[in-house]
Amino acid sequence: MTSLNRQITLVARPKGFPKETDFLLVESPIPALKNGEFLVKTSYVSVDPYMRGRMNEGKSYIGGIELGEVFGGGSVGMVIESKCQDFRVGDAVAGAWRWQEYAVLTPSAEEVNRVDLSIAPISTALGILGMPGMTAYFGLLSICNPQPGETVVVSGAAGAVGSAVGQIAKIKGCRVVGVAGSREKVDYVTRDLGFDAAFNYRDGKDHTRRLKELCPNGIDVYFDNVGGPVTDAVFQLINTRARISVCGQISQYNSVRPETGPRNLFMLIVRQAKAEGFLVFQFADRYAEATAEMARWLKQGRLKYRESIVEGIENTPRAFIGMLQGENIGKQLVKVS
Ligand code: NAP
Ligand code: FER
Repeated sequence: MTSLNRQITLVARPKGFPKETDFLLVESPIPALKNGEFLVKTSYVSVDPYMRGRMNEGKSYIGGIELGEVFGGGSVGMVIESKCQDFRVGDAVAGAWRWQEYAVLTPSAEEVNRVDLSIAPISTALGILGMPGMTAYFGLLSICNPQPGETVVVSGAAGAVGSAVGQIAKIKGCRVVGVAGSREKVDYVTRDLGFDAAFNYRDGKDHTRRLKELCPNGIDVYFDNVGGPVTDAVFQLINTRARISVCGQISQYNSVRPETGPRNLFMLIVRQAKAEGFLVFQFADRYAEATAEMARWLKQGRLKYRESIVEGIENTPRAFIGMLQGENIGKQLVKVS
């Protein structure tokens, strides 16, 4: 077995879009285990939009990362050595050990959980049955309470969160319209995932016109993953008592200065509508219940998922930047071993 660990560190804080040179691959020896510790070999690391916030100075998003520190967030892997009662060699685990090939952990280490491989492959703990799946489930059901027959619009529709949101809305009997950034993504959500309609917001046509065509009865629920011009257009078309789940604003994450401009909040007054932001972590005490229901839907074939996989820890920065540029369909992951 190798005794070297490869890790991706943050070495520069980007203005605007991140670059591969903001990150550096470093090698370091894997320390010997002390009592109570176990060694995990990483299977997959996650790249997520919120990580853009972790590149910034200060306490934005989940907590900043210092220059020189290992970068990243959630990862999954297998226990390959253990001096710990609670975690045995062969256990599959998920946790927040960031972008590295190996990690020495303790049971109290942040967010380490066992993964049940009898339900689904280990990668799903970072996607459909992990943080993005929980985000879709609670952000749609708890914030918006969608009813049968209502029209639900979801932006970022072909991504990890959006693809699950649209399918859950279909399970709840809604009419679902997706907004995504390519023809291929539009085809994916309508043909493979059963969305009723979708359009490509990058095709140069007027968003409000497209939405009006695809939502003849107006919009009752909007799950917002992106903000910006797509969201402006949706606001024009909301129905009385519409519910808007403000999940993400990825169109703004790489902005050098915040955009100005009317964002149509007046429509909330006119339509007596609600827009509510949320963080998935606020629902942590209900993850078990939601995971069980999502696993049931997976087994029944009512919920599908796709993963875009890049191989090799050294390619993680490229995968992260690619995801921010919309290269992924479904959940973007990096396969490490
Ligand atoms: P994802 O959708 O799988 O990947 C990001 C996608 O964003 C890209 O594929 C790209 O798709 C789209 N995008 C990039 N730039 C855009 C722009 N300027 N305008 C519109 N779309 C753009 O990522 P995810 O993990 O599922 O996250 C989706 C959203 O949910 C993000 O905003 C994220 O921050 C948010 N989120 C929030 C929480 C929470 O607790 N509130 C938790 C998880 C995620 P296109 O090709 O369609 O552009
Ligand atoms: C995300 C965008 C923002 C996200 C989290 C945040 C987990 C913010 C977190 C915080 O400030 O604590 O996609 O996903």
